[in-house]
Amino acid sequence: MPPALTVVLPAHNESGMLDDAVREVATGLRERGRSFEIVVVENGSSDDTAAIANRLAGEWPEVRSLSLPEPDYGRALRAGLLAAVGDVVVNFDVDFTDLGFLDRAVPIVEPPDGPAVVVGSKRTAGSADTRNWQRRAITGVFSTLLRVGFGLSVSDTHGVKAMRREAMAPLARHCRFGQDLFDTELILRAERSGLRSAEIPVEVVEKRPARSSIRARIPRTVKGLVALRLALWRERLPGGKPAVL
Ligand SMILES: Nc1nc2c(ncn2[C@@H]2O[C@H](COP(=O)(O)OP(=O)(O)O)[C@@H](O)[C@H]2O)c(=O)[nH]1
Ligand SMILES: [Mg+2]
Repeated sequence: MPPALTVVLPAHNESGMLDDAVREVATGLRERGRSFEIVVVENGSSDDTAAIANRLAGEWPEVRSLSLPEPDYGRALRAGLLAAVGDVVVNFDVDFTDLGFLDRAVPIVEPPDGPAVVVGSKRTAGSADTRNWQRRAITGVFSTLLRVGFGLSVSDTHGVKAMRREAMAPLARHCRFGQDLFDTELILRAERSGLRSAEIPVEVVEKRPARSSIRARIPRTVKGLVALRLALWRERLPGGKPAVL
């Protein structure tokens, strides 16, 4: 029997934390008596993350590891979703795993007539975001742009999520944006194709300060959002076809 649940863990230069993250998730899911797999998707690490992921895959029968050449969070998440065998796929960050979120979100996406994706929102009522004010401000601006510019119904896209694989994996094949935009594009495509999305609040407590540079991320994300907006409009034109990688 294939496992009912897949947890995807994108991992880049995580030699310090990957072991604990996998252990925490695997132990917690074993305690719950769930059939599950954990897919660690490493790409472009300059430390020994790939070797650690391979070792973990040897130690834990539930763990698989994938490695891709270029560092790209979005591509890693996409590869994990496409490789997953569980009916439900949950993604965590190595420094932010939340089994409480999983417990609440999985029953929401499991029924075939329910939402196909549930995001753990840092911005909805009941959430608590302990990140610094610059990160929170950027998340706020990004969320507003998505709502106003794209008509997105959920208040957050980037972070923990649970998805019904059979509905979401085919859409992931059409996604062309990587890095931080993959999950945003995926949820936009889900809503555009008539699937429902939902959100539940999360308490964001990262186990280390953010590593990605805001300075590098803002121009990249703004450029990406403009390109995504244009790409989605173009697909609506007569004869416009969704991008296929
Ligand atoms: N595979 C892969 N994972 C990544 C990449 N960049 C970040 N991650 C993972 O994405 C998650 C969040 O990354 P983190 O560095 O904590 O992002 P920050 O909190 O925004 O600084 C962690 O699990 C990282 O290992 C990447 O280029 N490739
Ligand atoms: Mg982090």
